[in-house]
Parts: sequence; structure tokens; C-alpha cells
Amino acid sequence: MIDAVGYPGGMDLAAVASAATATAAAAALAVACGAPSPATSTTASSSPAVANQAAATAPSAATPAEVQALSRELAAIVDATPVAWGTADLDDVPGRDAFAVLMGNQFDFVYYLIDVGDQRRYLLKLELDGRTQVWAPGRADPPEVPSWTDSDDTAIDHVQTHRGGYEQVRLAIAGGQVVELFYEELNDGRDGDEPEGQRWAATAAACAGACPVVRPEQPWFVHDVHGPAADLDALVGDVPPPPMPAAAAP
Ligand SMILES: [Ca+2]
Repeated sequence: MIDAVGYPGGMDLAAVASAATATAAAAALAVACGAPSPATSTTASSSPAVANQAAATAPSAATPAEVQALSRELAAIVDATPVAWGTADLDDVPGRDAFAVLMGNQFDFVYYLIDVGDQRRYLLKLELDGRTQVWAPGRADPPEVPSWTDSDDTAIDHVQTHRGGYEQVRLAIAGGQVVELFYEELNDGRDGDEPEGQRWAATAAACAGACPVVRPEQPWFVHDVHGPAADLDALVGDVPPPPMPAAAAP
């Protein structure tokens, strides 16, 4: 999906820019960059072939039953519903990690839960609206219960579109922290704007310390990032309140 210079190969900016509606823009973006559409996410992915080399699940990895129980516990805490769960190699340690994706019942936030084994878990909370392209391999919307899905993806690909543009971020775990592998934004292609961004690494294993750590105060669309933690209650309980906007100068 991302070419050697870090931009979506074949991205039809004109299609994005000229899309008459946000929905059309989102659809155009999804088609253009191969992002899994929320409505059509499957185990198939556009990740590099190296993803297919993911080793078997590590012995210390959480079981599907454990992850599903954790997800339901988390869902009750944050008022959300699991829409996807399974495995993908989301960190810099070879072997599959478990994930779950929860959608806020108020359609306000999406939660990505990552379990990398050894009782280490991460939780990302991102804004959600009708223009969000959520990463959710094997997604199934309520009341359907998602199937446990083994994805070949090696990162969480999350896209937020807006009229004429988008923000795209690719997240993974490296060095024990949530990092960006890739970030790109297009303000408004209708005005002739060009995508701006950076690719730090193709996979978490390739970061080698070069990928920026994602923090809650990140000046884009991540709200909260937490982990690692062994206890889900502690992980969720550690979520700080959203930063208040700075007071205007008198
Ligand atoms: Ca791994």
C-alpha cells in the first residue's frame, strides 16, 4: 500500500479531491490506497509480503478466550462493542500478537487493544466518525460476533478522511512503546495541496529506534495511548483525561 518513498502508490488525489461528499471521498481513499474498508475488512491485507513470515503465536501469547474476555471487560468499561479480534504481528518481536478492535457505542472512539504476550498489553483510543477508516481485520458489526481472525498485517493502519483530504497513520509496537511507522496528511486536494508525511520504517522490527513514539498529546487524532500493562483495569484506569484546550490570552 505504501511505496518506496512513503506515499500510497497510485493514490488518485483527484478522486479524493473532487469527491462530492465525505462518503465518496472516504470510498475513493479506501480504493486508492487499498485500505480495508470498515464494511469490507477481511483477513486479506495490503501489507508487505514479509508479513506472511509471521511466526506461530508465541507460547506466552494470550489465548483467544483470554483476549475475548479482556475485550468484553474493556467494552463494559468504555461503553464499546468488539467488532474484530484475532492475531497479527504488531510488534518488533517475531510471532503473532493478539488484537481486538472495539467501536464506541456512541460512535465516538475506536479502541485498539494489543496483547504482545507475557501479560503486556497496549490500548489506543482514537477519534471515530463516519469518515474514519478503522483497521479491523475480520470485522463484523453488531449483533454479529466477529470471528477470530489471523491477519497478515504488521501494523494498525488507521485513516481519518475529511472533505478533500485525509490523515493516515500506521502504528505498531517497537522498543516496548507505541510508535509511528508512517504518517501522512492531505489538507485539501481540491486546493491543489499535496500529501505530506514521512515513513520511518516498513515494519516495527525495522524501526531500530528511528520511529517516533506516540504519546497522548500527539497533535493529531490520537487521544490516548497506554501500555504496557498486565492488568486491563490498570491499563484503562491509567487513561488520563483529554487535554483541555489552552485558555485564550486575555
Ligand atoms: Ca510479534
